[in-house]
Amino acid sequence: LQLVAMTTTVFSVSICCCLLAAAAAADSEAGESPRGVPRSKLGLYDPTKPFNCLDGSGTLPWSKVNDDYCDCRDGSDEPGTSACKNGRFFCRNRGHKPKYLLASRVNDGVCDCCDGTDEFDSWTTCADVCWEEGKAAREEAERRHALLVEGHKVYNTWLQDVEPKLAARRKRLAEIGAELERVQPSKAELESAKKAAEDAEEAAKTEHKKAWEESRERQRAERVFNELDSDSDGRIGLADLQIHPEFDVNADGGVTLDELRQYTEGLDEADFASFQEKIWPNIKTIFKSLKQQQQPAAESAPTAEESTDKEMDEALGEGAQPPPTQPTPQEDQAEAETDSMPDYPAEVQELINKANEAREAYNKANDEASKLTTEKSDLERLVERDYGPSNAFFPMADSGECAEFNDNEYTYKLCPFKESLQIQKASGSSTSLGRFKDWSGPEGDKYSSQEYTDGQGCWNGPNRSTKVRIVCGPKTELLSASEPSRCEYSMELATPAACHAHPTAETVDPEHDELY
Ligand code: MAN
Repeated sequence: LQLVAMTTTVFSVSICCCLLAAAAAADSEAGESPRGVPRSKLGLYDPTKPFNCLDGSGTLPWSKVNDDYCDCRDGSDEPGTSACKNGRFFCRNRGHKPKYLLASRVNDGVCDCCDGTDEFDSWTTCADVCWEEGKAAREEAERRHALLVEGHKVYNTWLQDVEPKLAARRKRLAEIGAELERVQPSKAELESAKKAAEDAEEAAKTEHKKAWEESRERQRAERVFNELDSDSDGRIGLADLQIHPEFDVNADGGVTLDELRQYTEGLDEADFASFQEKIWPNIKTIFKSLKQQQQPAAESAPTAEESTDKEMDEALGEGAQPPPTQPTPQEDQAEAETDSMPDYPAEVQELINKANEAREAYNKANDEASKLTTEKSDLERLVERDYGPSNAFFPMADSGECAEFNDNEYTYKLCPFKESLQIQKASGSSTSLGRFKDWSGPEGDKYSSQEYTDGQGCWNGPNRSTKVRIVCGPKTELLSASEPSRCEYSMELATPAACHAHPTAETVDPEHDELY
């Protein structure tokens, strides 16, 4: 009665009213229920029948139950007295947490139960203080219950969205398939158009370069020809060459005609055309080094070798020929000009432009195709995954939202169905604590946890991994994150998706937890 009065005056939260009303009803149904027996065992204590010891050790007339004499080996006939050493007394402690006591604590003068029921025949009077003492627990239970109720509401709204959203994703997947079918062939066409344009571009550029190199080569040959043609008669004879010691193949100090003919391919004389064809290829490297050697020598006195050359020239009767001169400033300029390739002519530039356009068009189609392919594989993974009963966890994956939890040093970030991260606050550097592997709850409760594996390697340890416990809550929220063993992380994620159970009085009924 006292409790019922409190129920009506103090309790405004309907759940608590329900609880107490239910408890009161249970009491009246049970009638004279034996003292010290929890509600869950009332069925075993029926005053209209003989009592069977709970361990099967005997059967007694009902009058022997709670008669302060221990009959059953397990003490079950004396749940409400101190008669059995191994007996246990249950106090319901309505308004707080129920409790089992050792039977010896019954009527020992100490109030062990907050409802005072353990001192029913004692010199001590115990008041029922469960209501006051249970306030914090009750408030916590109310808070938890409210969260479950709210979570279940959100769960229901989420559920309404699941199938339409899944259908929308599947539709998009089909659209992507169609878009890819359109883009892929056009990409192939653009690729061959690009190849054709690039081939034409390459050929034109190569031709341009080749023409430039040929003309440069001809200019070089011309310069050397003029240099060697000391009498400028448009022909080069062996005597023109003989004055150059560089043609002294066997390095015996003299240039013989035989030596020269090795360079001239047997010719004794050559105009520019045959010089370019036959002689130039043989001497071009020699001539270059000749020029380089002559540059420092030009300002100094003739060397012994040069004197010998002079004497030999005179001996040959060709008269003293001036050594090859250094290039004139005009020649330098000509060399410099021919050293950088001239701009492409308009028709080549046109082909380059066309190839650029073809490249651009192909790259655009290629980008589009690869974006679609990525979107396709992401969506395939999204729609094919296991989202539990009613696909309740689908919205959590579909939203792509991540949840964070801060401790002193790190921000932990969980992107459900994707990855788990640890971000160092000081540096902002991020470490992978694993990628979504699978659901990992125990049998029958598979969707109560997830596993994220293959995160960043841990020095001298395993790759980082995370176990995420999933609990019901009105919003997606990371409630905790810790590292119970090195590089193995543990998180608790609240989400409406886990609020499938309709919250009942049971959810917060303190009597539910009778083992306490
Ligand atoms: C970093 C963090 C820690 C981890 C160590 C292991 O400091 O990722 O969580 O324990 O590396 O070396």
